[in-house]
Amino acid sequence: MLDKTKPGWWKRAVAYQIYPKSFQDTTGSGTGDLRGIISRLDYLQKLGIDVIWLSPVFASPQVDNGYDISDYRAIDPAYGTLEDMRELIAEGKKRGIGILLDLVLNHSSDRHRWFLEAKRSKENPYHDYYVWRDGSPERLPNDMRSCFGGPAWTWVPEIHQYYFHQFAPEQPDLNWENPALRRELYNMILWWMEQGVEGFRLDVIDQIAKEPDRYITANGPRLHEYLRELSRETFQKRKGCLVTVGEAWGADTERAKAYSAPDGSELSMVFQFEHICLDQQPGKSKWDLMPLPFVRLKRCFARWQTELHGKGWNSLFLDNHDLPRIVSRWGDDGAFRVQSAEMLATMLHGMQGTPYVYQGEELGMTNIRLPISGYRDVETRNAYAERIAAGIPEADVMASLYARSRDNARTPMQWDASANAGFTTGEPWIAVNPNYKEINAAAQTEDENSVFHYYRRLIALRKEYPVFAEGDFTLLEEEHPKLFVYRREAAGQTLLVVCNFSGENVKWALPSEWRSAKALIGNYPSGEGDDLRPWEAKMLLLEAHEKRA
Ligand code: TEU
Repeated sequence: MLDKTKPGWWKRAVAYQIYPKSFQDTTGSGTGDLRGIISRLDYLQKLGIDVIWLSPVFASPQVDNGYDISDYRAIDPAYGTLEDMRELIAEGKKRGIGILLDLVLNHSSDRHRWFLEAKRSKENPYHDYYVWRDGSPERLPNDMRSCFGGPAWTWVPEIHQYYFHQFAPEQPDLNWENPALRRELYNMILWWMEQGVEGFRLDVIDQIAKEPDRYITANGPRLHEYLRELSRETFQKRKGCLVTVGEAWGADTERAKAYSAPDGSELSMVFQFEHICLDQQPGKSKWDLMPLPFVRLKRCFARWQTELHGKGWNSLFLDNHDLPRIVSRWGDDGAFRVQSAEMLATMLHGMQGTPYVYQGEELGMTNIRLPISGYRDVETRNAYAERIAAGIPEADVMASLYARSRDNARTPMQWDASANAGFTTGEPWIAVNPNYKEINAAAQTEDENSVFHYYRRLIALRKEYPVFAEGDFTLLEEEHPKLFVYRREAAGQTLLVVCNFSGENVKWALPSEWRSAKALIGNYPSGEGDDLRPWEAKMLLLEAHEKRA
């Protein structure tokens, strides 16, 4: 168990993301709940994780599954009560598992009390908590678009003004230029800190300093000023022990160093997406598919590893609730599902940073194909309508949803082979993936050769060998079209990670100095020759003799 009172303890931690709506239902409502999470803490303890990032469970009309908060201090009744949350925090603590809440500070729900007041009149004290511009029903302030489609402005006839929203119209943007609003947010954060949470994930934090008149959404001029104030007024009271994770789609390595500066002036770590956007056409949307440029992917990881070493801290992830399942995206979710899921995990968990496992990733859960009526996600549904209207053939539109819809990651957690995968006794809010009889937690926890146990062993390695958290990074075989090979080094330990990122056998000779190394983990039984089998991955360790003594 990590000592969470030691500043920077989170550098050795592994996090697990829960999407509460799809994790475990205990009431038969078809929606997961907090008591369901409590009932699965033993499973998570077995996996070996240290913190849970809990996607939003606050009161919400659920237009964007909780990323539209109507009361930051209340639990949505669908998920339970504040009492349940306190119990979750306490039960987690007993098992060495801290809770990170997901704070959406860029926008609120349009049903938040502040917004209901704000739209009553221009003189209302809450009016300036949001971003308003004059106009007329025919003339929008400008042509900015929302991330979920449609204009970024919505007209309120009663007060003859538009409000700004980077996401759905039900998610009005908060105005960070207003000090009173900032103070309200800080007080709310301090209150949650008193409830014993271990930290926060900060939703689209790079977008809080927007300046719509200048078309600025991410990385506004005042962004880092706001972050430093936020940190000083709240997080720093826990002196480096609180985990704060900033979601920043627009971060490059320079900015990441500011977000995660070792002096703790902003956040603990950045959660950025450069690697995950590489198989997206530049300047186009995520629905325009393209193959993964593998050599660029390696260079991208290598650059983040070397640039942030000693100067910042990154999150390591391949999956989350906004992304399709990685085994379907970059691996092979057919014949080599197990091997490719384990290879991807090996590649990621050998690096420096804090690894995040997204629910079901540790089972090798896959994408799903639904009829259009089966999709629940606001982004997916809007994209479908817009692309059909743009004249794209239906089959192509559906193919891009199968590959990229956020609902791929939001199908219920597959617990066992019983009805609805053991997720609910009722009607699940979204379809269960039909492959649950083959892919489920009950089967995998029983089987030492499962993806689950592979993740468990990887997570344990990070705790055992300091080189995982501390080592530097050298990319080897940079131009190789199929192999991802790297070396890490620290404190007398040298780690070699070798991954075959393909479904073919690859000829490759292990350098001679590694022949006597200790095999830490691998996804095939150790073979005779050096050649790598389809999606094979392994980690080897050399320790300096003086360290052994
Ligand atoms: O995501 C930020 C974000 O930019 C995504 O909406 C992204 O554009 C999209 O998923 C790409 O397909 C965060 C949350 O993680 C997401 O679930 C929310 O919908 C969004 O913010 C709004 O709060």
